[in-house]
Amino acid sequence: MKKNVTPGIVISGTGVFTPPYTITNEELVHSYNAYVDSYNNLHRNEIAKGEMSALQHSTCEFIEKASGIKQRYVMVKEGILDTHRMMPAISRRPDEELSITAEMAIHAAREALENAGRKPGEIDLVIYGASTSERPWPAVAVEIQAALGCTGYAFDMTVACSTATFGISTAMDALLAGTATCALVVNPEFASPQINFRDRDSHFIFGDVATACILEKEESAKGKHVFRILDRKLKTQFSNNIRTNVSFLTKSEPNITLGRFYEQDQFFIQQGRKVFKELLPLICNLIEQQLKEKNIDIKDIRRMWLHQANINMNLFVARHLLARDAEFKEAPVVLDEYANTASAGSIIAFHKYHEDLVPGDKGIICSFGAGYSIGSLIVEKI
Ligand code: CO8
Repeated sequence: MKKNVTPGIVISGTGVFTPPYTITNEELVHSYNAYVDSYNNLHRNEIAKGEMSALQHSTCEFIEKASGIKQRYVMVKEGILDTHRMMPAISRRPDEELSITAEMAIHAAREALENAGRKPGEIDLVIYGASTSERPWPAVAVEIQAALGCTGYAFDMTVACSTATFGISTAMDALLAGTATCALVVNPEFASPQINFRDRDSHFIFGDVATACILEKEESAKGKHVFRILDRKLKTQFSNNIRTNVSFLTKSEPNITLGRFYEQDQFFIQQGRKVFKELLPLICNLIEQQLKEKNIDIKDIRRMWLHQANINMNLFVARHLLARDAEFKEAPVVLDEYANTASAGSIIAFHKYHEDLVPGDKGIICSFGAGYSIGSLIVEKI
């Protein structure tokens, strides 16, 4: 076998589940600013004495310019815009009922199965990957396996924003090793409960979604739009610049009070500027290196389905690689509609913008984010 050549594993079908509710920037900013006004009014004496700082208003102009986000989808809208709560009101489901992220994943999985021309019983590996799993055990993947009627085995994994690409790579390993014959990789990113809607720097960033991919050997694939994975490159480099401390350990902290669970570090936190500066060179170098190793010219890449965290990052990566600005069809954007959907973003872009490619066309699916982590797949339509 030629060095670095991965034989015949394909993405034979994809699916996206879009949650039922939208929240526009206008709605979000209106609620946040009402919260700020009531906070500043409540603490007006301390603010006047200089003992506390007044909170600043958020603006739609900043959000759209800094991130490219115009709206986001959420599973549960109730509670998020309520200034007394600012958190989705999600009722606990009985253990006998399908878990909420399993439900999201199954919707996406059904579409992916249909596009791949596969039945659930033909899947013998289910990988559930999300930035934060709904619970540690039993693995949600096993619940999805049972609910769909898949065979074989299933497990959960996380690599934050790169979980989907790392999940695809892990499924490839299983297919190549012969421990599975047809794999389902699902990425239900239920981000909204992890957002601090009282935090001006991050209240606008994320949305909910689920994506799914079917992977199998090329010779068995019968989907309409099948993509061979020519290469995968994975990289991680430790950084605290995107972090959450939400953990089963929190409740064992000495002198714990309920308020501790609402502190900023229990939600998503990031040093956005540092992420920008540190991650961009890593991404550009990794993709350039990958193309060089595969002897592929960037001119032969018809499409880049990039991670969807921030429009300015995507424009930068595409401009760096192409040495010019990318047209929309060369690096499609979905984050204006979906916001940052963690690991699902590049797969949503792939799902929505791949059908016009013809056999022989090549593209790159690339995710990047917390860890830091980067996952890059070069694919070719067959
Ligand atoms: N409205 C108005 N003004 C604001 C707002 C707001 N909402 N927020 C901040 N500002 C102000 C700031 O106070 C600051 O004011 P000043 O200059 O006076 O200090 C000014 O605007 C500029 O602030 P920033 O420097 O923070 O703004 P940036 O231009 O850097 O934009 C971004 C902020 C959009 C956050 C940007 O830095 C960014 O997106 N960086 C990339 C980050 C990234 O890609 N991160 C990936 C994270 S996703 C991931 O890894 C998944 C983790 C798992 C997630 C799980 C689900 C929750």
